[in-house]
Amino acid sequence: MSEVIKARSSWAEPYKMKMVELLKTTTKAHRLKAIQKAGYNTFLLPSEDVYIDLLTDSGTNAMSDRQWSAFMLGDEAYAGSKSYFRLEAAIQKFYGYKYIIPTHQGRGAENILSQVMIKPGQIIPGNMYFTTTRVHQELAGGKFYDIIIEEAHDPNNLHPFKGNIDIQKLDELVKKNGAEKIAYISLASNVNMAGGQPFSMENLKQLHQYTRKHNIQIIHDMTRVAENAYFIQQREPGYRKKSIRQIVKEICSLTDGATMSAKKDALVNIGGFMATNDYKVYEEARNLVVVYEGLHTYGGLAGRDMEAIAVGIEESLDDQHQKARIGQVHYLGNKIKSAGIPIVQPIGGHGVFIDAKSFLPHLPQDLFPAQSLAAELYIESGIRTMERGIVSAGRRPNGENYYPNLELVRLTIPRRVYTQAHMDVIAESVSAVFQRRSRIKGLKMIYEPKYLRFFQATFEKIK
Ligand code: P61
Repeated sequence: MSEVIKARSSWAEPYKMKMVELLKTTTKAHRLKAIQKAGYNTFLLPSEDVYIDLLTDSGTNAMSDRQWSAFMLGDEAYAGSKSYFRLEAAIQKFYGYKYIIPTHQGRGAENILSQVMIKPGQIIPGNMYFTTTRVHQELAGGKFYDIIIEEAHDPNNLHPFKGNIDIQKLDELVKKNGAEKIAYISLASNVNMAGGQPFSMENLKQLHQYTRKHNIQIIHDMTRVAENAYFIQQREPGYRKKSIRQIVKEICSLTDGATMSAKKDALVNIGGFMATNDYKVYEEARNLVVVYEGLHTYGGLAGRDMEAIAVGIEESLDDQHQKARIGQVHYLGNKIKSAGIPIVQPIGGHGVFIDAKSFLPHLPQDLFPAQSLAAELYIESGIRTMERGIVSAGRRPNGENYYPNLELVRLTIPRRVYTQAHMDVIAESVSAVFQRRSRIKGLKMIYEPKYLRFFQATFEKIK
């Protein structure tokens, strides 16, 4: 790090722009029609009707000139592509896992890993559910158990590591069911559904020790591992002088395998992989991937995608990149918070999560407060956000709705895409909806798909 950067307290993006994509604004009348046509589900809006797109940070990142030039080096051979070996080398070097299998995106890896590692009737304890992860665990005959610390379920709790696992809860599960009944521990870095909250290295070390005693593997959902490492660097004693690159390697070394959606941390538009240190798991997964994704040296990706991921992984581990990325999210979060608007605290890594239960205290969860708020934010200014509450949580295998404590609207920030001025516009729009919040009436679900209902469910307004 240069001396100049060290001495400054403000941060700036460690890049400049070489190409831009023009944004489109629309009228309120147009947006009212568009959201009604989309059944009040922001996933069903055409992106052409969106001004600032905060639906997700998944696949929406801006690639660097180095990534674009790596595209041209893509080796599109069906078997044994040079680009596969480049990706394998990057994963081994920066993350340290032994065996890797590319997949078209994160859920492709989750499918294969779940089929290989879960026997019907087994339990998968984890630090809060993720939608696609849990559905694959259930389809493989497993049952997910949430063992995240209680603080994670409270949007106002200021615990610095709300992604931590409650080892006591894990021990109770193991004592009750026996270690053989546990398929593996599903450990996500920077827990998405909790608001982008990290686990601490100390907690991971304890978990590692516990699982070695009981012969249980830790499978790491490393989709946002570099963002988790940034928080460890900033908050955990003993890590201030370590680089994100070193911290990420240490995290991975304490786990046995991983699934990853490269569409987030790794700064690409498509891609993922699974990794393992266990040859037996690898051998089975390598066999299964040819059924679902493609040959084990491309797994549903083009050679150029694998090249771009290899470069993106390295760029994601740059300290200045993370400082600016998370700095931008915190700039927005602090601005919204200082307007008196309830958000999940501490502010997380990949977005600002509005607490819809407190924003709309007059709406019971059955009237979908977060879904309603996401629709209103779109109507207000064309900003697209995502519901992360009762609609996302879905139903238990017995058909009952989950009623998650957290009923949130996620303002997700794509990496290297928007400017600080966009953050100001977003904060202003959220404040405008906050002023008229008492007039928001809620929604009724009129169509509910069987799997991952939030993607395609439709609603109508309560009159
Ligand atoms: C997202 F509304 N996340 O946050 P894939 N693990 C983790 C993820 O965040 C993740 C995947 C696995 C998305 C996209 C998305 O309910 C939803 O590459 C921690 O998307 O297959 C994806 O990786 C799956 C949005 C996924 C959703 C599921 O926006």
